[in-house]
Order: sequence, then structure tokens, then C-alpha cells
Amino acid sequence: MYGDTSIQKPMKIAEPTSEEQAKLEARFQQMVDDDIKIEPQDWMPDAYRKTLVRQMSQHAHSEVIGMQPEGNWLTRAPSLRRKVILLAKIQDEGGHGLYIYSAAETLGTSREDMCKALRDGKAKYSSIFNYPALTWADIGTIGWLVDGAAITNQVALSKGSYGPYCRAMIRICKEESFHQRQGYELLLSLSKGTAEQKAMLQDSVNRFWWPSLMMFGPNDADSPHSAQSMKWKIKKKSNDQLRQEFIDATVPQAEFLGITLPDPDLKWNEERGHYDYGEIDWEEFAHVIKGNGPCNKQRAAAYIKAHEDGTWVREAANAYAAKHAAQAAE
Ligand code: BYC
Repeated sequence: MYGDTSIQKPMKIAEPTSEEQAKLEARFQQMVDDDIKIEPQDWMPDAYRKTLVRQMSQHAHSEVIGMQPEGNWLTRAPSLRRKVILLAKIQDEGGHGLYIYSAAETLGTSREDMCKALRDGKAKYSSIFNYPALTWADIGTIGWLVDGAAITNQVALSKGSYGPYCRAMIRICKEESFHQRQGYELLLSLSKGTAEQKAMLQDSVNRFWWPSLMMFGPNDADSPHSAQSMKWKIKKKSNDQLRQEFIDATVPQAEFLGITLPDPDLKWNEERGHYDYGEIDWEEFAHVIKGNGPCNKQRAAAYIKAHEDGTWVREAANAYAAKHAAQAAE
């Protein structure tokens, strides 16, 4: 029935003995080590399934909640061209959420359960979407920095071990690349504009730079899930590796825009072949992921309201589906 997204849980079979369990685990890890993708019908450790559901559902929720800051500017886009681009981008993000929910459902969870966890405040989404889009420049900065950080992470995720997640990532990365470029192109226009437009651009980057670096998660030493997720190749690169990759790619782009990144410690380190950067404010990060960021409450309320406003659509669709099912049974 439409709207009933519950799916069959995997069939229960006899519990393996501890010897069988060890063999299954060794075989599973060998597949991972040999870069053979794990598919839904393959045996996998419960903790691997659980980790994937946690990460993939959070990822899908990020795509969906991520539509809110941008949606705030749809009615105020400065031209028809910019409005059409922004509308298409936001629709893409909703689509990304759906691909990832579908990929997560192959692990035996349901989209309805995942979305309910988000409505009940039990599931996380990326910290970045708890910051407001205050000016039109923020729309460009979100594309450039937020989508840019997301792609850096997602390219690595697309080479991971779980087939359905990786395949979803391939298409998402293609679309995110376009998002990143449209953001940069928007900022390039502002960088060539009036003094006021240049100031708006700089202010936006000042606000989004550090939260974008937080998207990669805690430092490796403080990341509880990293070691196991890297062993399982759910994560192919660590939080700090990806953060460094993003910074190295982004600094030259900032120079080309003629802006300053708000980090006095940011400088090229010849010996390391990377940019050094300052300490991230981990207290702020913890504050945001605990639900106390600038927009956490607003984001949750808008998400719940959209669900409630859609009740009549789900009821009508279910009534229509039931009518047709009854007619077919006659
Ligand atoms: N925000 O052990 P760690 C987009 C949590 S949307 C919030 O390193 P893990 C877009 C983490 O969940 C795409 N929470 O964890 C859309 C864990 O808590 P739990 C955004 C965070 O999972 C619209 C704890 O901290 N991308 O592009 O190994 C418009 C310890 O962390 C964050 C994704 O969602 C955070 N930033 O690694 C524009 C990426 N960081 O679960 C653009 C998918 C950490 O134990 N996710 N936490 O309660 C991942 O790749 C990984 O989950 C992470 C964290 C790298 C984020």
C-alpha cells in the first residue's frame, strides 16, 4: 500500500555455532580485504549491518534536512536563472536522500522507521545544517564549501565495501560536483561585483569555513567508530585525511576568489606537502550535535510540520490504493 514503507525483515535462520560464526566472519573480512563488494544477500556481522544503518540513515537525513537552509532563499533568488538552478539543486538533494534510504532498506530497516527516528530526535544529521543561510552569498558558499566537503567524503565512500551504498554514492557525487561548481560560479560573480557584494561573500565564508571542516567529524583520535569502519572499509579514508584533502583543494580556490579564509594558522607546509591549519572548536561541534546549535530546533520543527502537513496526502493515496486492491479482488 502507498505510504506503507515497512519491509520484510531478513528471515531468521538457525544461529551458527561459535566455530561457524568465526568462519563466517573470516570469510566476510577476506571479501572486504579483497575489495569484493558485500551485497544484501551476503552474510555480514550484525555490527557491520548496524554501523551501516546508522551512518547511511544519518547521511540520508542530512540530504533531506540540508534542503531547509537553501529552501529559505528560493523566493528571494536574484534572477530567474539563479532560481531555476537553486530549485534543481534542492530537488537533487531530496533525491539523494531517497537513493540512500533505499540503499539502507536493503539492510532490513525501513524508510518509515528511519524517518520516525529523525522525527523523534533519536537520529542525527550533519552538524552543518544547523547553521542558518543568512544572505544570498550563503547559497554560493553552501555549494562551494558544504557540497565540496560532502564530495570529498562521498568519493571515498563510493569506493567502500557495501555495494548498494557505493552505487548510490557514484551518482550522488556526479550531482554534487555540479552543485559545487554552481556555488563557486555564484561566488565568482559576487567577487567581481560591488564592494557590498564582496563584503557579503567574505562574511559568508567567515561563517561557513569552520562548520564545513566539522562536517568530517571528530579528529581520528577522538572518533569512536573510525578504526572498525576502516577495517570494514565502510570508510576508506579517515576523518582527518579527508579534512586535509578538502583544505588542500580549497585554499587555492579561495585565493582565486580573492577572499581570506578565517584561520590565521592556515599556511603551506613544504615538508608535509599540505596546508597546516588551526584548531577546530570542538566544544562548538559538541554543542551543535547535542541539539543546541543555532537552528537545531527550527530544523526539527520544520521537518515534523512537513510530515504532519502531508498526512492527508498519505491518507488519500492509501484510500485510493485500497479501493483499487478491493476492485482487483472482486
Ligand atoms: N555532524 O566516530 P565518528 C549534503 C557523529 S548532505 C553530526 O567519526 P563516523 C548536502 C557520528 O555520527 C551529505 N554528527 O563517526 C545536502 C558519531 O555519533 P553516533 C552530508 C557527526 O560515523 C544538502 C560521533 O559523532 N554527508 O552533502 O565513523 C545541501 C562520532 O563520530 C558529525 C554525510 O552525511 C557531523 N559532522 O564518521 C548541501 C556523510 N561527525 O552516530 C549539501 C556521511 C561525526 O555514534 N557520514 N558525527 O551517535 C559519514 O561519512 C560519517 O558518518 C562521518 C562520521 C564522517 C560524518
